[in-house]
Amino acid sequence: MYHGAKWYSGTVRVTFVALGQEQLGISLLSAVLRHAGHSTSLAFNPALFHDRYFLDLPLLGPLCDRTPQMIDQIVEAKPDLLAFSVITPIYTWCVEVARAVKARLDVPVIFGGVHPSAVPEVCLENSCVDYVCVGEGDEALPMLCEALPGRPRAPIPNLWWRDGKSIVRGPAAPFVQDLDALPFWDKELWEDEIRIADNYLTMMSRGCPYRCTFCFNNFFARLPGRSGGKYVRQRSIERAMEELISAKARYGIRHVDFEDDIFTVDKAWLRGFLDEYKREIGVPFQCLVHPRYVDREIARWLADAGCEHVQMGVQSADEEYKRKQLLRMEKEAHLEGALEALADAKLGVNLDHILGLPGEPPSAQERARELYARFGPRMVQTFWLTHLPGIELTREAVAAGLLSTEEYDRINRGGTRLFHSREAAGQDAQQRFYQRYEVLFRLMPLLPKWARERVRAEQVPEMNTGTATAVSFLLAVTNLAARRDQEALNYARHHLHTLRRQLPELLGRRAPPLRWLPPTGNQSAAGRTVAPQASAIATSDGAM
Ligand code: B12
Ligand code: SF4
Repeated sequence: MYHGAKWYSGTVRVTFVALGQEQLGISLLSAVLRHAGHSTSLAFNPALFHDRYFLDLPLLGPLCDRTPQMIDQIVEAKPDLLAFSVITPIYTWCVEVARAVKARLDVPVIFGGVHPSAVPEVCLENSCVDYVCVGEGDEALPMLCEALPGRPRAPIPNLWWRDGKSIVRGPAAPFVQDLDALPFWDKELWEDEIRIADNYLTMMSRGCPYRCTFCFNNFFARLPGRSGGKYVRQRSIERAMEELISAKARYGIRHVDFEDDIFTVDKAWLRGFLDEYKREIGVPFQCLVHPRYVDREIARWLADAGCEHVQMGVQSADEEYKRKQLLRMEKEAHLEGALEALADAKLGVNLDHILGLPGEPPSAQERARELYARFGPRMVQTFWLTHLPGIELTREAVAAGLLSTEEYDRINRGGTRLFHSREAAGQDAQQRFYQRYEVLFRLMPLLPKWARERVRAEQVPEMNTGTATAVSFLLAVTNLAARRDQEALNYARHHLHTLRRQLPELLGRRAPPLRWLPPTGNQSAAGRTVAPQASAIATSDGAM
């Protein structure tokens, strides 16, 4: 259970380090710390044109990188604790920053998030990493702050640290059950960096009922010692609306991005929430859904409440392969039913599709082509298979000899190349096969139905990898532009906003000092009495 602020006393100054965009883990932990009586600041590298997300432009990326300035800011700020929220794509950068800061400042460093939770020992191999949080950090981080300065005298739940040659492993804390007891995201931390009103990032739940072998839920939900509570947890409608209403008043939000793994996972909750959302907030939104959690009613409610489009994973169109290899249990009928329901509600859908899955029959691409031709998604987002730490898909690839132990080590150390690299797709012929489908899938949403139904992979000209990548990218951009896609517009606005802010630094001016945010006390959250309305949904390992 989260116990609010009552354990803690004394102010610790914690600097969070972030790259690219808002990280909700940081937004939450900053709120938890300020609520517990500590001060926080943000050291941010927007990493324009190389955000390990969408863009990686070799000339502009290094020009806009502000890692050195950010390190200076941290050293000058002299925090009591330096905290990183680490996902695999940014792990090596986080280590680089921690090392550079520690060379100039004696400050304890903590890594938390998905990557350290998957490979805590690997993170602790770095002498610049003092603490690692395995699993959720809502209690571990304030408890560590309470123990500072110096090493904690007793183990802290979910926290690991080095003690000479051995590792102290704090006991596992169960997943936080009452999400309502947590404070709201600390958006104030990002106010200077992000145009919050353009796209308000939020989540109404934690967890997913599934354990797809390529997803972090595959290992995170099964972290040892966490049994005894629900993994899928939902905030109450009352508390969710309280957050959104105050965000609307403070920022005038124009668009909301619900990043829940499956926004529609609890149908009764959804019905009640969308009614309130439409009445009180009424701005367009987007969310993630799953083929088994969309029916005609859900699609209609979403559209009626202002949903702009949804994102849904297809990943592979081979039902048996999906069930056996990916632990994705949806049947073709679920997928088609969901697509039909969304089409009838006139809701656009972006579909995620993985290329290069090991052992997937080639016919799966043809099946996917037929499906996409029939339903005309607004976008097919192709991702090349990426091996990430901790997940079954990676371990199975090692067992099957598809990855060497050296490659496995490299992946665990953040050396994995991400979605737009084709490294996992096998030899040339296989790569060319997938490349043709990538170009085709990116092209299809631009075509009218009659043309979509006629076009075939064999008609896509043979291209080398560089050309195919460029063509796929251009097709995606054309599609975004043709649709005046809100996310893409916001992405462009974010670049302009940040470039303007960064200009003095680019011209050689010193970076401004970090901005410290004071403790909030009890005003923002758990201090209030919380009605026990949060519903929770039983978790079953990939069960259907
Ligand atoms: C929102 C989101 C995004 C957003 C925002 C990205 C961001 N940087 O946050 C967008 C759409 C931009 C995005 C992009 C990408 N994402 Co993303 N994304 C998510 C998503 C859906 C939610 C993350 C979140 O905010 N969770 C809510 C917070 C509260 O949870 P949390 O971060 O886990 O934090 C808790 C604990 O982990 C821990 N903790 C976290 N940080 C810290 C720090 C400290 C000090 C401590 C003590 C504890 C701690 O405590 C927190 C509270 O309990 C997750 C899936 C998920 N459900 O988590 C994927 C996920 C994080 N994304 C992932 C990936 C791979 C990507 C992309 C590479 C995809 C791509 N290129 O297309 C990019 C990379 C972007 C980047 N450079 O950061 C993977 C990461 C896997 C991995 N091993 O690293 C995830 C896990 C999904 C997956 N495939 O499994 N993503
Ligand atoms: S359904 Fe989506 S979020 Fe859930 S485990 Fe599978 S890929 Fe991850």
